[in-house]
Amino acid sequence: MKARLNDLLMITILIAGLFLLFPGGIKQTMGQGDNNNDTATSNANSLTGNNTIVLNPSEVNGTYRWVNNSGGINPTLDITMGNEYQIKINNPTDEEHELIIENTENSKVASSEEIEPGKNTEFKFKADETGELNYYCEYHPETMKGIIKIIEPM
Ligand SMILES: [Cu+2]
Repeated sequence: MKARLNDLLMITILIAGLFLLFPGGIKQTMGQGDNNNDTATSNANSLTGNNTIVLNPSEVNGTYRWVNNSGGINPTLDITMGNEYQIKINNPTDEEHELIIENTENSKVASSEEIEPGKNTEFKFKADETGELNYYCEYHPETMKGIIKIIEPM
């Protein structure tokens, strides 16, 4: 009887261990394998130090998306009001893309140039107000889109 209790305890510990390991794995699978349009992967890794934002067109499961350095798909970009950001785009796909940033009234506030297949571009961006902006691709606005959140400086 005592040995059985020990076995049960062991199994419980093993299962608990698996659950501790798994949440990250499940989250990653969902982010990568989602075929729906509104895949927003929010994280702070959109910014790679020195106010540089990397946003690359990428074909994910046959659909074009914006992908950041850490693999975040259509990531929410958290930026600080008044800071100047360098937005860097590298287009490894065989289609043209263009990043447009709009306010919530659908007025364009910034954009990249058109980025031909295999080309890079970068441009500076600074937000003068807190709140939200939308970004999207001129040519794939339904699948390449995300949100920019602007907070006040600390
Ligand atoms: Cu595009």
